[in-house]
Amino acid sequence: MTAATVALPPNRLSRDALPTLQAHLLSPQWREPRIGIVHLGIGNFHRAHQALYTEEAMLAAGGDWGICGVTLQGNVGKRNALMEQQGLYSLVERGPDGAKVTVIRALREVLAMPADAAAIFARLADPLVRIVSLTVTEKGYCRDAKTGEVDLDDPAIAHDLAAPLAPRTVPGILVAALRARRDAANGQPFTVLSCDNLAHNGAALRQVVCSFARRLDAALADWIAAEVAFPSTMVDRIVPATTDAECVSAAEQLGYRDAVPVPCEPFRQWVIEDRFPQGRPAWDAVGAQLVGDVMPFELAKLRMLNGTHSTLAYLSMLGGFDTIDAAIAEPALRNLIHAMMTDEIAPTLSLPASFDIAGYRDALLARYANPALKHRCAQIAMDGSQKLPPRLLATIAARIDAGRPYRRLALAVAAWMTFLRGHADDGTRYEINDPLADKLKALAASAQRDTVALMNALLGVREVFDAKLAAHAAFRTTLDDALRLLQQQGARGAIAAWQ
Ligand code: CS2
Repeated sequence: MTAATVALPPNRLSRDALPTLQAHLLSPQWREPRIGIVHLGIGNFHRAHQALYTEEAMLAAGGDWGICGVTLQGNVGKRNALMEQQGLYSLVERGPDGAKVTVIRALREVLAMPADAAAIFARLADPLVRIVSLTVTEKGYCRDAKTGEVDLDDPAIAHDLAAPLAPRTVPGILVAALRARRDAANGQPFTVLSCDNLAHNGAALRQVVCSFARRLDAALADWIAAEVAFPSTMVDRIVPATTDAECVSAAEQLGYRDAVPVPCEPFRQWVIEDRFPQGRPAWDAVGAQLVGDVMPFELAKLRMLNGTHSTLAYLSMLGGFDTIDAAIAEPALRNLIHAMMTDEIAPTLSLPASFDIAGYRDALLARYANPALKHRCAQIAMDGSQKLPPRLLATIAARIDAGRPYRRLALAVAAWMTFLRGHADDGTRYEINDPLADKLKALAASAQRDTVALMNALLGVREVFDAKLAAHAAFRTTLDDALRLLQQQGARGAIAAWQ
């Protein structure tokens, strides 16, 4: 069923339609807020998570926290689709008991780089904008994996250093905007709020931004370091990509066409370091947790959820499971994930005594089993070169330091390496979507069927594997055993054998 084959309602979702959509609104009361937040990376995750919390916060406690969303990929199609609906879209929460459709109003404006650069920087210069938040994924930080500083080898960074007033990258845009704020009459910065899956995401972004600024103007870098808050957060909600079927379903539920509905699970969580010198929405009034230290929550989520998500994704791409719920329904694979979380990941976490890690694990397994979401493994398998270090390799390093086993984690790394050959066990080919795709595919191809050559080639990719881990003899031995098992028995055989 696609939007092209089903008769959709003639009218598009619009603010004029809202009086007829009361059943799909968080509240009938609503004052159109002025824009107080610019969000970089207006993808499905932001629209299912921060935008929802922010609308709820404004309903609970008021405030001008309307959102200006910015797409950085030059995606004017996404901008046009949302602006044709005056920023409105439907959020479709899909659980085992059915779907709940909510029309979200917090998004007031959508702009696209570079087409709307002038409007974007005018918005960033507006003193009413007190928060710039981001969901740009790991690769959007332009970060040198070894140093944590800005990646000077990135051509886009080189462009922005050469043309700092016409930036295209996140560091370049943030530094140009903060420079303008420093030089303006009131000299007030905005708070920079990372909402990406990185450990210490606020501090990581601060290091990238300050190192970029320092290449241009040491005084500006010092001002940013001293005056700009970069709180860390942990964000959690499983949000698949939008499909045609989702558009049809949203239209049937609303009676209006929505070109950009967002599917998501019912679960959501947001843990935020409470450091907002310029103020913030009342997120704590609507379920977000404002804390002093996000780290314990960040690591639990990165390692327990994202680490097993990536494990499921790569074993599934090889073994032929299309979605996460189909993969976790495979008993041997579910057992492997359960044991990985229990025996290899959870022991690396330093959690408050009140944190029920077994309950967290069981809740994750139930979320993965949600049959209504159809979260595609191929979506999660993207960008592995950026995702593996924080999700799996840091956990392996912690296990090595503790002198504890990590064979299931090693199988996940071996599955990623095997995945880079570009075909499933049955020969089905798939695309490798990754910032390093060309390099990784060439290395995998050069190794042909030689698993030792494959391991040596990929362990040499310093953007992914640091030299210490790559040289660790026991890790190499375990990895090679897993690679050979995957090659000899396929993913399904390896899962059964590697319990
Ligand atoms: C997923 C995440 O696509 C992926 O890499 O692991 O987007 C995951 O769904 C979210 O982090 C869940 O909060």
